[in-house]
Amino acid sequence: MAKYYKAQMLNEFITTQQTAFPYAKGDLTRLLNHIGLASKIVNREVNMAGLAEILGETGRVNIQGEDVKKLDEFANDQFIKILTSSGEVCGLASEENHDIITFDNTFTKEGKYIVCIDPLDGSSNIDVNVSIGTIFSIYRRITPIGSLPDDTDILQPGSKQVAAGYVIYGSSTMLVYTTGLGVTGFTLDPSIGEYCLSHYKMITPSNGSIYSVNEGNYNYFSPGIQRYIDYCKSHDGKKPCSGRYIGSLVADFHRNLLKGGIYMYPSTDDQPGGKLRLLYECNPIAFLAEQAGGKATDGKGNRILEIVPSAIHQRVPFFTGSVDMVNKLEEFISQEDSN
Ligand code: P6P
Repeated sequence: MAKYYKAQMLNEFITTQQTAFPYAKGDLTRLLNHIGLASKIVNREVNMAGLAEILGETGRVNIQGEDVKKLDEFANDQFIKILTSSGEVCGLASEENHDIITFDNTFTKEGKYIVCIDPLDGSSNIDVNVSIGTIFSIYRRITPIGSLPDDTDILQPGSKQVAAGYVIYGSSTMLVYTTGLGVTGFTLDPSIGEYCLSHYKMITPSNGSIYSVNEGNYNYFSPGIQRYIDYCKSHDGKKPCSGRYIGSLVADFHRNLLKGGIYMYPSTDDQPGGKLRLLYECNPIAFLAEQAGGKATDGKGNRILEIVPSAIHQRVPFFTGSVDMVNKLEEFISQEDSN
């Protein structure tokens, strides 16, 4: 029996939630609605990518050393333009830009919030029509309103996030976010161009039978992680887990959030700090995971949300999902450390 919720659009829901924040004067509400608007514009291009001459590479390489796709660039431009026009955002950290993005004008310098964003995550999947996503994280600025923001505003631990979420451009387009009052999902109804409430108070199962990891790197993982992957395959003689890996963090995380599972991106020899970026991939996903009853660590017992960033594009090993699965993984890792 499908669950039906009182029909509610994203902006109504955000406004309703805002009443829980006595200090809030609608700024965060407006900011979240601007994120929703930008995602609808990106969604339109993602859905037409094959037709709109927007597939393929730009010929440029970004700060990460990755080929910049035309859709990456389009998404980055849209989010920067719409978020800075909101008047709520004084600075952004984007996967596509080397430095913090600020605008030396009064309008944006009055903004109260900082946004860290991966405008189009999983972009290597764009040209093969596989789900991709946008990941965002929102902080209150530390520097005084009216001044130019700087790295102190950006390099805050994930525990300081006031909101975080993702948009998944998949078989349907969904916006999933939290402000610390649980995780809620909205599905875009293209016939009216509105995000409609579809997943109220999302809770992830405490255990699961799905593990998501790029097993092509198995030989480069530490023995404890290799043992855990072997355990998932044997599962003590019980039905083994299913390996599911899409190559888009948002898509893998979203499936595991709903069904239970663990996503792993361990460090490897050529990426000793891991691959995923702390500010605009791991922190927002970790906030959502914990708000849904899950867990997110660096595999060494450190809660992702407590890591104090030292650089905008800092990478960390990342393990997140059902709490029992993440705990089991950490057992295998600590056994390895004690050997
Ligand atoms: P690999 C996409 O580039 C991304 O950041 C995540 O969305 C995804 O889970 C991971 O990297 C895929 O990386 O090395 O397995 O292709």
